[in-house]
Amino acid sequence: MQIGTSLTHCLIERQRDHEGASGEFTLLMNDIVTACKVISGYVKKGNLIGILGSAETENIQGETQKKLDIISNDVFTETLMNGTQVAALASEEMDEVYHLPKGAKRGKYLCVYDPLDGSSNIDVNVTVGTIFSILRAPAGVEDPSEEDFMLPGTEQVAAGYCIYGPSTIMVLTTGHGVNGFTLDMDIGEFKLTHPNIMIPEDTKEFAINMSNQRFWDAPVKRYIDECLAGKEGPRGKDFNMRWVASMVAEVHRILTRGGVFLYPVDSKIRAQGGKLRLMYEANPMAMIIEQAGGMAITGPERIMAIKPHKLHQRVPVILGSKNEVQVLHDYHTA
Ligand code: P6P
Repeated sequence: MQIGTSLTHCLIERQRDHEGASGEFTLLMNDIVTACKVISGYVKKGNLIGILGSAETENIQGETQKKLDIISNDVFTETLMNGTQVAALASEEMDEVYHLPKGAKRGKYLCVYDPLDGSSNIDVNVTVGTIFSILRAPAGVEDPSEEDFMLPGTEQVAAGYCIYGPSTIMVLTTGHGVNGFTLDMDIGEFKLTHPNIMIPEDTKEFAINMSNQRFWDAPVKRYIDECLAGKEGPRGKDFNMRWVASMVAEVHRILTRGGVFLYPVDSKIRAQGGKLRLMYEANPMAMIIEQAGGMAITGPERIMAIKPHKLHQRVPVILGSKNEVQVLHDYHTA
C-alpha cells in the first residue's frame, strides 16, 4: 500500500485478499471509522460546545464519568448498532452487554470497546483515544450473552485504537501486521501514514505510575530500580521515563519509538486483579503490540492467552519492546 492511500481503499484491498469475503467486516470497520471521526470532532470542539467536565455519574468501575465518556459511548454504540454488522456490543461505560432492539438486523461480529480511554486527561487537553476489539459472534444466537464474549485475546478478529492527539490517527491490525492512518481534516478521510509498524526490540524508556512504588511486588521493584541505577547499574545504560496516564498515548509512543509500559498488579489493587480491563484495553492493545513484533504479558503469562471470566475483568499489563518485556517476564518467573 502506498503512503497516502485511504483507509477505505486499504480495507477493500484487504477484503479482496480473502476469497469469497462477504464485505461484512469491511462494513463494520467503516462504521468504526465513522464513529471515531465523530468522536474526534467532539474532542476537538471540547468546551466550545460545553462538553468537558464531569457527567456527575459513575460507571460500573466506580469511576466518575466525563460528559465525553458518555457522548463517545453513545456515538460508538449507535453507529455500530445501526450499521447492522454486530450481534451485540460491550463497553467500559455500560454495565451489561448491549443487546440490539428486537427486530434489528444482527451481524456476525461482537465489538467491545473503551470509547474514550484516558478521559481523566480530557479536561486538561491531554491526548485520549478510543480502543476497540472485534470478536466473532456465536452462530445462530439472537442475543449473545456475556458468556459469549468470554473469548481469549487470541480469538480477536481485529483490534485497533484511534488516538485524538495533535493528529487523529487510527491504528489497526487484522492479524496481518499493524498500519496507522492519519485523519486528513480537509477531506475527512484517514490516509495511510504509518505502514507496517514494527516496534524496536530494545529500548531505554519505561512508563509506569511511580506513585504506586511502595505497593509494587519484588520483580517490578527490581526492574525499575535497575532502570533508575542507569549506566552504573546492572543494566549498563541510562533510562528515560514517561507517564501520560492515557494508555492509548503510551502504546502509540511505544509503537513509534519503542519502550515498555507497565501497569502491574500491586498490594493496593491485588484484590481486583489489576487496574486495566482485559476485554477492551489489555487484549486489543496486546494484539496490536504482538502484531508489531512486541510482547504483552501480565508478568508471568501472555495476556492474549487468558480465558476471560467477566466482562469488566482487570489484569496486570506489561507490554512493549520485546527484549525489555522479556527481562520483566524472566524476573516474574525466576
Ligand atoms: P493512573 C486511564 O484511566 C487508564 O485506564 C489508562 O488509559 C491509563 O494508562 C491508566 O488508567 C492511568 O492510571 O492510575 O495513572 O491514573
